[in-house]
Amino acid sequence: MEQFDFDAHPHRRFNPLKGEWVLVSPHRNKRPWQGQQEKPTADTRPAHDPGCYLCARNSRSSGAVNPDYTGTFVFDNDFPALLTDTPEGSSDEPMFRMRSVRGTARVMCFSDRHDLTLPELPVAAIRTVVDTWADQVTELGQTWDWVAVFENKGQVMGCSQPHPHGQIWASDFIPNEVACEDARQAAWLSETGRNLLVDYAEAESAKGDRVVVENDDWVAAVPWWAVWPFETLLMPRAHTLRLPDLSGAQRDGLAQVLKDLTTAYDNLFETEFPYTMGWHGAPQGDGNYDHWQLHAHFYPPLLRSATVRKFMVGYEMLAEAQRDLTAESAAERLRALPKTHYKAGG
Ligand code: H2U
Ligand code: ZN
Repeated sequence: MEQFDFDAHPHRRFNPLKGEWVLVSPHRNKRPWQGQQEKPTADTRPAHDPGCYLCARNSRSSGAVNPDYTGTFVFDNDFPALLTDTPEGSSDEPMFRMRSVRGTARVMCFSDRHDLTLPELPVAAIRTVVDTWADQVTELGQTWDWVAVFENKGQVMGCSQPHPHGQIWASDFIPNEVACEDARQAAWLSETGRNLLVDYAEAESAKGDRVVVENDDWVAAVPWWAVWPFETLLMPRAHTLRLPDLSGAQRDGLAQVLKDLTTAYDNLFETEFPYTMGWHGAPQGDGNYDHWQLHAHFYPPLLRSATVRKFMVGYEMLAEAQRDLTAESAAERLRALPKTHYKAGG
């Protein structure tokens, strides 16, 4: 009888962080492709754009004027999804439950340079981004239960501003994804006595076939259970609850890993690779969060070229996520790319 082969036979893989399965269909990689293939036109931007809402010295849509900043710049979102002073409101009608919520939202420019995305910034400038992320979590974590630090990159991800930036949303509730990971990590610790992602980072580093970049303090791998074609999970090796807990050495290592990982992404299709990325750290407060491990998810939509993206439709919306390319092949492709950014002549 034929032996099962991960590279040839359909199977499901389990995501212990979410408690969900993903269908993997590696045999479909052989099907013909007649869709779009072309490269998009090169996107050139000036270092400072007088029409940009996020550049230094410019006016935003609210009329507020940005300072003459260098490095990172954080401002209150002029159109926040959460308000600090929402009145109390709730309903426990079983089919119509609701709770009013409070929170705040900020925008964080990664640097004064309108034209440089994360992989194109020097490592020292990325370190400043890391420090600003950590400082925002420290500050907002004093008031709010959870702080979301994320970046939507590229128009296909709904990013509305070309100036490289991320967002910070803080809330008086724990959002779904975080609540799910909280429960799963807690259950893992109580059932096994081990920290799920501390062990997972070590296991991926030891196996190596899904690792994209790693150093003394960090491991970035296409997770075993990846859903998006080139999805990665970035984890510190040491048990760390939140961004502000990172040591100076861990932050330097993170800046380098972020540069290398996002450079690999850009080099894959020689484009400013779109994605949604964000940090998941332990909720704020005095509770026991030993079961938590800080990590970042990168969810890029591209599949086959700078313009051909994966759509989560059909079976995926109605039944469960599915992928053709295996996590191992995706990691191998990302690892094999030149280490220098394509725009720098790599
Ligand atoms: P996105 O690119 O991910 O859409 O984020 C940009 C954010 O910047 C968006 O939330 C805010 C938008 O509300 N923004 C301002 O606060 N002021 C502006 O003048 C432009 C955009
Ligand atoms: Zn700008």
